[in-house]
Amino acid sequence: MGIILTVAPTGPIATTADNPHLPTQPHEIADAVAAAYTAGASVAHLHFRDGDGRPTADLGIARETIGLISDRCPILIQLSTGVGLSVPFDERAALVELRPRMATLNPCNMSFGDGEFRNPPQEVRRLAARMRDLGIKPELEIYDTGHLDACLRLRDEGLLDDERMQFSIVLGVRGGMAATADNLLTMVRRLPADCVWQVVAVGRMNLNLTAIALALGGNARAGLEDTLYLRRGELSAGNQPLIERTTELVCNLDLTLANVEEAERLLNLPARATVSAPDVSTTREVGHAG
Ligand code: KMH
Ligand code: ZN
Repeated sequence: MGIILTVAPTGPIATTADNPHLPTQPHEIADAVAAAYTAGASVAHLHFRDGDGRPTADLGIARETIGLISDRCPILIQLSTGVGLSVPFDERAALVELRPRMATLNPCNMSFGDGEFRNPPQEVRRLAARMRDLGIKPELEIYDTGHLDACLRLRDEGLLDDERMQFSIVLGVRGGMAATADNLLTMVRRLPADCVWQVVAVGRMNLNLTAIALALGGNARAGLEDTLYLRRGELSAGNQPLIERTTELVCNLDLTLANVEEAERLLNLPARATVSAPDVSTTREVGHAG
């Protein structure tokens, strides 16, 4: 069974002042994703920035970026509905109207560094239902032990498909679980059977926890969203060095990478839905045409 490698080229927080190689504009993000695909990534986890580098849920910017990526490669598109702490929930949720194959679902309100990550229960339920109706596979981002229970409640309410649930165990966000092997193990032990999971290790434990997760049977994610550094004191010169060190890790652990078709199977990605979205002028299917 292959490892699904996700590239996360641009998160919601870091700026080019933090790392000048951070891609922020559509063509820069597309270049980074296409290079990662060539190196073996099968999923692209996407955030967008406006012309000033601020996080945005602008549908035009999203559509342009996804179009540039899809012209270059068939990587599976996973839109972040986390977007950025400053963006209202409704705008974030509207991104699923672009009908990516996957999108993140953040189940709970939480402190996030010095900010606040707003995911009110009723809004999360509405977004989960919309994703279910559109056939968009959620990636469930769990930052704390109770977030897993919140996801399982959504499943029990029928808002999440219980087949091959997909989790990101996020470690290292201030306000969530610390980036320790102990926390990772605790969460892995509690995951439902038959799920697909990866660690999102934010900060300097990124490499170590990614290695531990791979050894435990998880998938992998790499990119500047999660760490700006290749090693202590050395900024990564773009996403590619982080992608390459992960593909080397996979190889050294005697594992193989899943291609896009295998990733689709492993994730049990739903067939495209036929439900019409509310505003057809702003919606069309995006990403891999499989
Ligand atoms: N950077 C992650 C820790 C999402 O993409 O939905 C938080 C995040 C959530 O960006
Ligand atoms: Zn993200």
